[in-house]
Amino acid sequence: NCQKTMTDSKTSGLPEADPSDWPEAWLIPDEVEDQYALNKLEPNVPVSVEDLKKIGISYWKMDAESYEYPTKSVPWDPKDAMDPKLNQLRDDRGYSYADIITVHPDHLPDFENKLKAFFEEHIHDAEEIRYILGGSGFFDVRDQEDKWVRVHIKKGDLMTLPEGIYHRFTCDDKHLIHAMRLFKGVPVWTPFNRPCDDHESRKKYVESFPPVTEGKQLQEAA
Ligand code: KMT
Repeated sequence: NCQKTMTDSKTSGLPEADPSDWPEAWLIPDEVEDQYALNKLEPNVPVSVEDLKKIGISYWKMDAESYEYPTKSVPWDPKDAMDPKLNQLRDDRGYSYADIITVHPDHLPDFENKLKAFFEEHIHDAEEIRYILGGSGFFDVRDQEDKWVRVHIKKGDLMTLPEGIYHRFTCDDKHLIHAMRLFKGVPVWTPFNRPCDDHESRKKYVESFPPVTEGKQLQEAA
């Protein structure tokens, strides 16, 4: 019965997108010269939806065409949402706060420094929820082998990163992303830059999504 309850709670609410609708993801090198470029390995190493789920990422495909949102609204009341899918996610997951920002040199004061901060590897002590209303960008997340996975998000994508996952963000070469940032409760955007392995949120993450070393995988495959 416990199993049934767990299954029910996992499958309740708005179902996540079909794998074919998820954003494209691939491995990138540890060091990149141009953060705005795709930085695919040669040959490209795609990362599957299954692997993204294994590190705690969730994803919903939204209808960003049919509803209008301001370029900037800090805050933006999620109760004002007209989109029934957004309403359902808000209610299912308890998103009580939102704001809307546009990351672009003309719309974000101190663009250069903000982007620098976004691109420092960090964690948060809460889930990170981003609904992309326009434009595109890259979320880089660490996989279970501590390799960088680059996720290309664009208009209509609603993605969540679990509390404690090491990640960073950058615009792509279009330098424009319009996004809704959702939050449960009073928003805290504080980044804790790596290394912060002793942070409670990091410890909690590592417990839920234990690291897999390459050696161990090879052993298991043998
Ligand atoms: C973040 O947390 O890095 C951001 O909010 C970046 C802009 S939203 C895609």
